[in-house]
Amino acid sequence: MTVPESFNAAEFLLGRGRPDSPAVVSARRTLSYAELATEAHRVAAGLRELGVRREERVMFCMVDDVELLSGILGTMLAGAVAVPVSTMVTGLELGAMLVDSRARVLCVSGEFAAQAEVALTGAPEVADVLLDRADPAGFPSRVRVHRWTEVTAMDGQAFVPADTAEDSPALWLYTSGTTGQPKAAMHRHGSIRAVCDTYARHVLQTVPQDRFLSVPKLFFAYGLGNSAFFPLAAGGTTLLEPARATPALFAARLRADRPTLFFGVPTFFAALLAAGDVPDDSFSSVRYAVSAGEPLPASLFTRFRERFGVEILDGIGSTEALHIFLSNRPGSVRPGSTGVAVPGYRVQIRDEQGAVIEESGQPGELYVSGPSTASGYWARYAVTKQVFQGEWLRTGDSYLRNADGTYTCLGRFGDMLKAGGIWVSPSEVEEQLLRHPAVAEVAVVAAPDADGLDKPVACVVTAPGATVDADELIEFSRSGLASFKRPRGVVELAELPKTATGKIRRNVLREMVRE
Ligand code: 3SK
Repeated sequence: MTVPESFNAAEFLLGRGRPDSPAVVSARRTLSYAELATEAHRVAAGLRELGVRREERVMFCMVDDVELLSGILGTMLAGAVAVPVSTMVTGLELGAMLVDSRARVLCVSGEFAAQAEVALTGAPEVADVLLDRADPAGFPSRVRVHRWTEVTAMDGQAFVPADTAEDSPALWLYTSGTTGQPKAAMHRHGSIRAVCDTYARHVLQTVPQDRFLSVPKLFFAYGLGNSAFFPLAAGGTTLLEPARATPALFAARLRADRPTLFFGVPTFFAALLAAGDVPDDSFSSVRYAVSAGEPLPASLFTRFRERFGVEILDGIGSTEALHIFLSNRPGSVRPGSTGVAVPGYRVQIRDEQGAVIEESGQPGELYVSGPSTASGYWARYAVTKQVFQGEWLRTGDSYLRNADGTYTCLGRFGDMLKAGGIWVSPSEVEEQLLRHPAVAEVAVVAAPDADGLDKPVACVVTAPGATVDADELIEFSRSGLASFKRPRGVVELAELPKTATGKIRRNVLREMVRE
């Protein structure tokens, strides 16, 4: 038997920058590569001291700051599995993920201590809690609670990283999609290097001078690549922001920290355009802005470039693929499309029977194959078999290939609707409605008409100070759409229901418009 070559993703990432160059900047601390490596080694030594063994899970419910970054890296150095989870979950939801993952250790920022206390009451396998910036009070007496500073006071110099290999487990990321129970996508050490060598290197063309600022947080696959893997693999600098993202806050960070790469989601780009207090030169230091999570409407791309002078590279990734695998390229963006496959990945469009659709213009489900797909979902046999099919990963997104070879997203596979027996892409209708000045956000879903036949209905959030007239909006949509695609009704909402990753919860909207 050949022995697999040693590889540890955290060692790889910590060894890429010059020891004295800045690796991470947060409001509280700036650490060089040498200092971040020291801190990550201390965390690793601390975890080993607590008895954490290889492949055991360490869960993180923490704000984006140096502690979360060094915690994830330290866990991987120790050969254990880092499980960063959303900080927006309730105590019960956190408890369910602790039980499902059978995590031994929970790391928590003070802000989330109350959720953690609730979570721990139902999670008997957690032995230790590492608490950052809060008093260890209120936790069940059976768990040992340690201050973060105690653990990082360990001597990490003598710590020897675990002898992991490319295929050793490194990272689990919980995903629930837009419906369903959270399940953990399991990623290898090798997948982390793969996303740096593919998307970051070939699309973003990252260099050591790059400074990365991301709206999505480290607990999302998207944010983890943007704010941890890509900056460190490039020997660049990550700019971490613990607070909830607002346009005003990010405008201030853009001015103060001069990022060269900026990562957001369509809703945030729309909010930046809508906010009155974001100066037009805010993006003067930015080489490229990146959008993922949901398709970026062409009108948003154009308005953003006109106002801020920056191209947004729209791409699509998934928690299961770890990062972006289909993307527009700098200098050859086709607005309204998701571009072409990232080098290292292949994509296919398949029909409902799983047969590959070769013809352009025909909608089907997007499949992807590449070096960073997860090895499956933890303890979910049936859904693993459905989603991971040999080397191919089913994305659940409905797509078509354009004649020029680029790909366009039509929505989630199950979100496509039929009107008069013909498929209608919600994204196409939304794109047209977003051109109306009174529309800030919109989602189109199917609702039965008086005859029980599905018809498109637009759920609209109006721009600040604007009002919409339903008939006028429907008439407006006819100018750019085939008549059968026009919405037959308009529902005004204060906000659209969204998942933690900012995806619209269309199942909730479908229920609402049916009532
Ligand atoms: O939703 C996406 O497009 C995405 C992109 C990168 C990484 C993870 C995800 C879910």
